Amino acid sequence: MATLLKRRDLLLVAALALAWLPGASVGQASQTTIRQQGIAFTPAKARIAAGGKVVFENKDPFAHNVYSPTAGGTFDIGLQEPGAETDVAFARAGVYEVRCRIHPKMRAEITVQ
Ligand SMILES: [Cu+2]
Repeated sequence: MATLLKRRDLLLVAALALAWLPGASVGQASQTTIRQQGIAFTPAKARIAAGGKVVFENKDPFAHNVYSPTAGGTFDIGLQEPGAETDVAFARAGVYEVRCRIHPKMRAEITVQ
């Protein structure tokens, strides 16, 4: 009896693994991280899949902001405190300019495919 249950469990695990694997490759590389460090976005250019997200990490000891003025993809996370991480999702393909309202020199570009 115990052996039968184990076999059933193994079959279930195998079936779940097979069902999960194709989906795993679809969502691949749909997330990346951009740090704000030394009053700069690093990396300054990033690429993700449509529906993916960028995690903005403030590594500086002072506040930043992250926003995009790009038509069709505008967002503004407001004031981001030191050490904070903020996710921004990008639903549509396009090239999005990213800036900081506190430090106008800070620029980044996100390509969503
Ligand atoms: Cu800033």
